[in-house]
Amino acid sequence: MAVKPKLVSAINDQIQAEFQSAYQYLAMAAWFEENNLQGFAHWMRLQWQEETNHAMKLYTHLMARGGTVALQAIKAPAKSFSSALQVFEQVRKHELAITERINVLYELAVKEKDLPLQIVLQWFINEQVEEEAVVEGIIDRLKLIGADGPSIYLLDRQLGARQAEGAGETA
Ligand code: OFO
Repeated sequence: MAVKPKLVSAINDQIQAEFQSAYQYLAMAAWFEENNLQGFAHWMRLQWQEETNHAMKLYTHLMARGGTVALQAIKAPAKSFSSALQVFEQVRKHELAITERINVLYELAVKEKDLPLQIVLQWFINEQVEEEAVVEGIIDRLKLIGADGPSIYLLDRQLGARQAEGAGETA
């Protein structure tokens, strides 16, 4: 079943949003690295990778269904921040906006009776629940820690232990 033009355009918009997320998280990784928080930087680099994977998941879906991938411009991301907490508050705001976009896209897929796209988007809906929960947890810890240097370094070490999605899984 070919994808309807309205959906092709909406999927392309979402591909842009995922690459935009990736770019934003890479800028955050650079900020953390410049501020000697290598663990936070590692966490953000993995986030950049995950967002790129999200974009590619939609790209692959569109290609498989005979749709045209039309890559769009990516804006320069925010690059200066005042604290780790401010970075993660921006991540939360960004992810909530992405969740909203995914929900709207899903509603459109339902309206257009596009079942394959609905199935792909169900994966995204679950992923957003997980991303929001993880980011919320980090924000809670950063609030608890405040300006306590040793605790920030401890969290930095913990975030530095994050593994790439699928790492450690057996085939
Ligand atoms: Fe693609 O999940 Fe975040 O933005």
